[in-house]
Amino acid sequence: MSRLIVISNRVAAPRPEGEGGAQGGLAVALSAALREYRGLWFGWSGNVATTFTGKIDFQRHEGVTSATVDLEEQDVDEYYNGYANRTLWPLFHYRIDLAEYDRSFAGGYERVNERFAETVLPLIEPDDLIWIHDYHLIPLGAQLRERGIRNRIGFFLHIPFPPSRLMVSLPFHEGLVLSLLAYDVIGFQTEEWLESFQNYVERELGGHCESDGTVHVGDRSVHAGAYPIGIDYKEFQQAVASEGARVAHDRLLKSADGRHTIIGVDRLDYSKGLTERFEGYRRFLEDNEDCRGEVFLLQIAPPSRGEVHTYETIRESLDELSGRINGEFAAVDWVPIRYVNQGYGREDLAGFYRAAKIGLITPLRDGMNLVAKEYVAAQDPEDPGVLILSRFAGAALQLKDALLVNPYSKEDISDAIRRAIAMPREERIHRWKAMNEVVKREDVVWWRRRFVEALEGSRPPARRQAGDEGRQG
Ligand code: GDG
Repeated sequence: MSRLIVISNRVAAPRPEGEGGAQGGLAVALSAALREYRGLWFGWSGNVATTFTGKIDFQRHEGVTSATVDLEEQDVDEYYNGYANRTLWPLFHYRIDLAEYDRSFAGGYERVNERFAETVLPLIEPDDLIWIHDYHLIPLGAQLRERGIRNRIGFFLHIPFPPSRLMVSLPFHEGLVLSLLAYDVIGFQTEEWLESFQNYVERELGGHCESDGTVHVGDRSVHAGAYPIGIDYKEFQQAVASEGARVAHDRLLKSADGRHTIIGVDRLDYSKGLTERFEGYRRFLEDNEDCRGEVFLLQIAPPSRGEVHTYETIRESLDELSGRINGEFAAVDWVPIRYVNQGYGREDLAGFYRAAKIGLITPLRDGMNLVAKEYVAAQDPEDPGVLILSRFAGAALQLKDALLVNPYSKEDISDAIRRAIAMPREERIHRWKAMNEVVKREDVVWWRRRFVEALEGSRPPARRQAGDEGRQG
C-alpha cells in the first residue's frame, strides 16, 4: 500500500478531552482519517518565526506523524489572513461584498504555496499518494509538478465552489482555476459545487466535462467528483456514551428546568448565519407568545480568525443583537438566548447535543457542516431531537429528513422552530432514523476511502510510468 501524504494549511495536534476550542471541521476529520493510515500530515505549525527557515518539526501522536513548519509574519498576514481568509473565503461563500482584493495578498499566497512545495519536496517518495486540502493551497499541486513531482496528487475543497459569475470577480481567476488541473483528482463536497466548477471550466476555459467526471481542458484531463465528508461516527458514539457527556447532558437539562433547549454550535463566522438565526429566533418569540419562557437558544460560538476585521464586526453585532433580544424578552426567571463565546470539549458537546430538543444549524452557505451530522449522531434513538438545517449547507443534500429552511427568512426559521417543538415522537423517530443511517454509513472513513480509491485509480503509480511527461501538466 502506498503511503499517504496529507497537506493542509494547519496541522492540528489532537487536543486532550476537556480542552475546548474552535478546532475546525477539517482538523477533526483529518485526524480521524489519518489515524488508520501509514502516512504523514504536513502543514503550518501555527507559529510565527522572524524569518522563514523551512525547518521541519516532526512529531508522532496517536499514530499520526505530523511535519510542520513555522511561517513568518508577512506570510501569515498576506497568505492566511489576507488571500485565504479575506479574499477566497468570502468569495467562495458567495460574499463578494466582503471579498478584498489586494496584490500583496495574492503575492503572499503564491509565495507560501511555493514555500510549502520546496519544504515538502524532500519528504515525498515515488509511490506516495499526495492529498492536498482546501482553499489555502489550490496552487500547491502545480507548484509540485513544476518541481518534477510525478506522483498522483489529489485536491479536496472543503468549502463551496462559487458560481462562475461570482468567480470571475476574482482578479486572475483563470490562473487559479487552471492550477487545479495539475491534480489527478479534484474533490468537492457536493454535486452543487462540482457543477459550479464544471460550469466555470466550460464557460471560462473552453473545456468540456464528461458524465463520468472527466474534465478536459486543452491536453489536460482530470477527474472531478463529489465526495461528501462525514464525521467519525464511531468516535462520536464513544464521546456520546462517555461519563463527560453524561455530566454535560445532566448539567444542561438541570439548568433548562423543564424548558426545551435549542442548540447552535458554530465557529464565529459570518458564513454561519448567526445574525439571521438570532433574528429568526426573535421572530419566533414575537409570533409565539405562548412559547416564551418555554424554550431557550443555547448558541455556542467560539471566536475564530480574530485578526480579520469582518470577524470583529460580526462578533460586535452578535453581542449587540443577543443583548437586545434578551433585554426585550427576558423575564426575572428566564433568558431567551444563552450566547457563549467559548469552546467546549467534544464530550461536553456530545452531551449538550443530546440534551437539546432542537438543533438549529442555519449557515448562509457551508461546504458541508459537520455540526449537523454530530447533532444527529448524538440523539437518543427512543426520543430524538429535531434538526433544523439550512438548505444552503452541503449537508442538506444528505440530510433530507431535517426541517430544511431558508436561513435568510425569519419566517421560515420561526415556523420550523414551532413545528419542531410540536413534532410528535413518531415523526421525530422516523426522520431521525433516516438521517442517522446516512450519517453512520457515509462517515469520515467512507469519505476518505472513496477519495483515496479515486486517486489510486486515477492512473498507474508514477514510478512505473515512462515518458509520460505530457500527462504531468
Ligand atoms: C469547514 C467547512 C466542512 C465547533 N465548536 C467547537 C467544536 N467545534 C467543531 C464541531 C465540528 C467542527 O468544529 C466544525 O465543523 P463544520 O463543518 O461545522 O465547520 P467549519 O469549521 O467551517 O469547517 C465545512 C468542514 O470544513 C469539513 O470539511 O463541513 O463546511 O466550512 O466538528 O464539533 N469542537 C469542540 N469545541 C467547540 O467548542 N471540541
